[in-house]
Amino acid sequence: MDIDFSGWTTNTQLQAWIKEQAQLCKPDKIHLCDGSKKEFDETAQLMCQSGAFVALNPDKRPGSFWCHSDPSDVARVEDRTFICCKNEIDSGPTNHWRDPEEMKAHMLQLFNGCMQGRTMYVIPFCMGPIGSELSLLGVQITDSPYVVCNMRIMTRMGEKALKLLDKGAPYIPCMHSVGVPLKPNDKDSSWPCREDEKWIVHLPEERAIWSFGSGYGGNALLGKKCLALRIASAQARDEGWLAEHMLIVGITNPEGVKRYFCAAFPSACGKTNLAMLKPTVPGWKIETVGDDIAWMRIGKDGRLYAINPESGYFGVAPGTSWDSNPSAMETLSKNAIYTNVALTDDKDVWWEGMTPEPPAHLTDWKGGDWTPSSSEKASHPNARFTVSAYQCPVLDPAMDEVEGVPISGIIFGGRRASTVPLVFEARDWEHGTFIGASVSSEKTAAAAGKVGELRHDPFAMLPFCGYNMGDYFGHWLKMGKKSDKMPRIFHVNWFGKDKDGNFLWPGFGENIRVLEWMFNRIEGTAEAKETPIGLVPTSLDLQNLDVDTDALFEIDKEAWLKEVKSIREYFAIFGDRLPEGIKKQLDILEANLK
Ligand code: GTP
Ligand code: SPV
Ligand code: MN
Repeated sequence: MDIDFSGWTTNTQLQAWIKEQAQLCKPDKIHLCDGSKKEFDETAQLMCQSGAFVALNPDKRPGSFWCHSDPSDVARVEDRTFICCKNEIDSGPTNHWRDPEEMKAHMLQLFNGCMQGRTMYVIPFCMGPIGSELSLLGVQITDSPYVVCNMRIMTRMGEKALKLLDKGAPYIPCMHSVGVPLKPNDKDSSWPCREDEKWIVHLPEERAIWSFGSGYGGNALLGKKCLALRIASAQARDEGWLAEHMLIVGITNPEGVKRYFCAAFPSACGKTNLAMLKPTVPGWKIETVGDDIAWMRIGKDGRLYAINPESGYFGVAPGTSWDSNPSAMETLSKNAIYTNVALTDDKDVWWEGMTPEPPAHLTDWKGGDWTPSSSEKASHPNARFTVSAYQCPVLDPAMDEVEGVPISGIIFGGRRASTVPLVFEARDWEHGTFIGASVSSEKTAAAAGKVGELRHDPFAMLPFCGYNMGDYFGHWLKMGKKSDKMPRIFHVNWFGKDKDGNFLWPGFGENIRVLEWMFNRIEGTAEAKETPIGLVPTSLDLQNLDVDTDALFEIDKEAWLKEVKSIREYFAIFGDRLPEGIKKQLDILEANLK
């Protein structure tokens, strides 16, 4: 197949790679993406014609589209996600491993002819601000127009990335197919995917990604979890920086002092909400740099600087409302893609938690009729919106800053009904690294599998670390030794419950009270007391809040000793890859509790 690259790229190495992949995948057509608005509109139009997209009511949500996935393709598939490095031990006990050569041979078989009857799209993109030394380029080949539309929102896609590729800048090759070739008279489904064959494959040593069989989110938008976390974390280890599952937020106090924080919570545990929080305490201001991923390196002044590699939000829809997250709601007023939410009769969208009362009739996420008496939810619990960060009313002005923003505090957290108090602070970096390593959280609908089960999710990176997690702990300890200006470290839990199963803490905008305490700890103006697990507030402002303070801050020694036992058992899986500093901190915690 002849491909006309004129006006697209002069990079002959890239041209050769694309030709090779076209020969392998055997598409009917090839589309070299330029990332333009026109291209987005045409691709979305094509999807409307095929029935894959429904254009939403332009009076309610201009430029927006609704779609629903195949019911078997609604979330990341951790069981089908592989880290393929030469030695199995280097992928570690928390990842699935296959030999890279065997896996590549298998992927070549799967990709052989996989795009027959379809268009092969070639997507050049940049993760991170154009011109930043921290940014990385990728080129994704895909047969999914849904991916093309989403990538334009989520990444800096097209011309500017192409300019850098023309100069010979390195890029991460990302191969993706939904895995459903079409014969001449086959009718396509509106969400082609493979129930039997899903493979999300990473080759961290050669920095390449192969994804087959899924069209959904983190499985298919390869710049996000695959590149910006799994491949980038391995690269960050080699090069001495950090690639983390963290939001980045700017916080300004009533005196006008501004500080940036990062926070790592597992999937669907509150990052987007914290990144855009609308403070209930007067005088405080929140601005969003990122809602999911942070890349960080130590700057010349010894401080840790972060960029957001993404340019959009692929956020959890259910629970998002004008009450809980007005900034997200405003961001979503136009130019958004909605996946697996419900469709209203006047072609708007609805999801559980958007309004107290559901509409009288909806089209549910499976495309069927829905009324309030239906026994199933109208939207899938992992229904998502895709929307540009540049529409966020509280977007931080430093979003495109090539140097990134200086980080003063790092927050870990999880979804814990009991044991873990509202907030505590690490004594130092090593203790903070241990706190990150010992995060546990209840599983959410963001990944396929049982929801609600408590599992260890170190640094909220369990599904996203591209190498041995024990070595990753070691990398964090090493980073802390490089500078004496590293951020302070905290842990929060918004999700404690009382005996009736009600949340102990109102959360959302009220979380500013906890941020205020952390901010003031860094300023040196907030008090804390030592406890066995770390420093807890003695001066958190809970005025006008009807909460059970004792329950929020209780440290139940028996429960914590059980926690220690569980952490010790978990850490044992890392064998001699578990760093001394982490073992030491666990022993200290146990001794403190006894
Ligand atoms: P990913 O995009 O999967 O990485 O998720 P995330 O960490 O960005 O989580 P998100 O902010 O989308 O929140 C997930 C769910 O938790 C939503 O349904 C929210 O409404 C809910 N949530 C967020 N913050 C809070 C909080 O402070 N309290 C309570 N109770 N629920 C919250
Ligand atoms: C997550 O699961 O952490 C997400 C959504 O941010 S996805 O991109 O599908 O992984
Ligand atoms: Mn995430």
